[in-house]
Amino acid sequence: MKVLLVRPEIPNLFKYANLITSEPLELEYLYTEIIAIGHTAMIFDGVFEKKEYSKVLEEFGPDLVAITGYITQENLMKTYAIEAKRHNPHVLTMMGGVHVQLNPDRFKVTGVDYIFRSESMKSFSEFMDAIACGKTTFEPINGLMHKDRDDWIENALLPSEINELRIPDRSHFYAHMEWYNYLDLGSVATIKTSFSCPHNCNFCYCTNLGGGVYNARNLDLVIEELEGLKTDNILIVDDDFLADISRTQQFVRRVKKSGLKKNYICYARADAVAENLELIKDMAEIGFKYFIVGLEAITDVDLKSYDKMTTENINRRCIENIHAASAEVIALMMISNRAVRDDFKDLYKWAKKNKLIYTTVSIFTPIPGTPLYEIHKEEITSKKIEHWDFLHLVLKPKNMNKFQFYFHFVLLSYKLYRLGKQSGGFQFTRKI
Ligand code: B12
Ligand code: SF4
Repeated sequence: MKVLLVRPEIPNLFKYANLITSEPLELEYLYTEIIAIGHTAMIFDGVFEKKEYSKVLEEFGPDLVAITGYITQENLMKTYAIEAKRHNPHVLTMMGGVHVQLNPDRFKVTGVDYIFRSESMKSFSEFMDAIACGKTTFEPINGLMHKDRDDWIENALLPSEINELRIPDRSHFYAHMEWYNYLDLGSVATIKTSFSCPHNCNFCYCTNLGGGVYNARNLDLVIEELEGLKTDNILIVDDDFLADISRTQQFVRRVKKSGLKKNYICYARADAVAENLELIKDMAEIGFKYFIVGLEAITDVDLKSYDKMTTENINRRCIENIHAASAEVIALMMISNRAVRDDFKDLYKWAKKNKLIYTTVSIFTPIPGTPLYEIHKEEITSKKIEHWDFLHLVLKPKNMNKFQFYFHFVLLSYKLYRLGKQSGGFQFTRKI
């Protein structure tokens, strides 16, 4: 069987940012699995691909088109499926990935044959074996949804075992290393060493993935993968790489022992960073350059409203510890649709006082698939799925009109960028 693996282009402002772009690791996992079981696969990364999709369909002639994507790419994902069918009505189409996993019903549309809700590549292999033999029943396949005439059959969804993932074949990454970069670090490879997160911040989508169960990969496999990577920079995309402190300490020891020399970027929680200065220093010593931290807010009241279980004081100590380790914080902040003018100003002042260089601000967005979405769904004003990028209001601002809100938001984002630049950050943007 021939499988075309598709990631659609970016449909919004992120397309122009070019500050951070990751390899399509999810497609590389699929590619690895398909090749291992004796089929043929090809990756089409719409974010960078120059060749027309229709041309690729014509030349490659897939039997199955498997499509990934995030919320903002929902319409594009469906368009890619429809175009594949238009090209060849016998081609099978499958939707998967993080947005599909918690919102499968949105994909029960014309042009889609299968919806894959799990992260398990073993289950994907079982699916491949089944369609290769022409089977039309798929009972044991974890989380699969498939059409039976006009009905959709939904298999039960069980949490996946992360240790079953094979070490990904990076041929695609090595062929296009210049496409994938992280701020000033240049070419960066992505690795994933856990599913989900043990915490429960109420706005968070990620914690609900992987069946909502935190599942960390065996460090032997992580080190083996790192040793095989022919690149200097590694983006660890675990939702919280400090979720299990003793595991992170072990990771540091293992990296030191193996003599690996790389630069790392990881996501971490503020409280874990604030409480573990020595670990942060050790991490910086083995190459951790950036810690991406969801600080979210600058007052205890706001942090409490997100069930963040942190405080302004914790956030401050987190920043101090990262700076003390000579690493940099990438602060992820959130601005509520209840914000008043002073909230924008205060956030800027706080970032300045805490010597932040890289501060990004998202607009509070209750993502479909989270409990928060259920609470706010009647108030949603957004009509376009492409606007669910954390840069658009999807709820009405409570204390000013839309125009004023966007004015303050853009002004704040610009001021934070300028602050970062004045403090020595964003040097690479001159090249862009
Ligand atoms: C790194 C990252 C980024 C990077 C790079 C993204 C990129 N692809 O270039 C940056 C910072 C640029 C980014 C930007 C955005 N991101 Co982002 N990002 C992530 C993060 C932290 C890791 C993603 C990753 O690399 N995973 C590694 C792969 C291997 O894991 P995976 O996708 O889960 O894949 C597994 C399975 O899902 C499955 N699978 C995946 N696809 C498919 C397809 C098929 C057919 C099958 C069978 C299986 C399958 O197989 C894999 C192996 O198990 C996630 C958090 C998370 N927990 O996912 C957020 C996340 C994916 N991002 C999110 C969002 C919303 C965005 C933005 C739209 C907005 C924003 N402000 O962040 C932009 C859009 C960019 C774009 N491409 O359009 C949301 C998505 C929510 C949703 N419902 O879609 C997440 C979950 C975070 C969140 N805020 O909740 N992101
Ligand atoms: S710590 Fe981060 S990943 Fe975990 S639930 Fe909170 S926001 Fe989500």
